[in-house]
Amino acid sequence: MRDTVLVPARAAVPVAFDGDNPGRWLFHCHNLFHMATGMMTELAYDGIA
Ligand SMILES: [Cu+2]
Repeated sequence: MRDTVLVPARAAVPVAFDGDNPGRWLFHCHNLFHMATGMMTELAYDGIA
């Protein structure tokens, strides 16, 4: 279990998680220049499956 992952350039990483903590979750790059230029998104879900 981890909360960070190294993603190579032009690559994708599948993510699986237990949806047991509803709300809004931020995904972002830890390179601050990348994050400032938009490498950031949100995952939001309600309830518990
Ligand atoms: Cu980045």
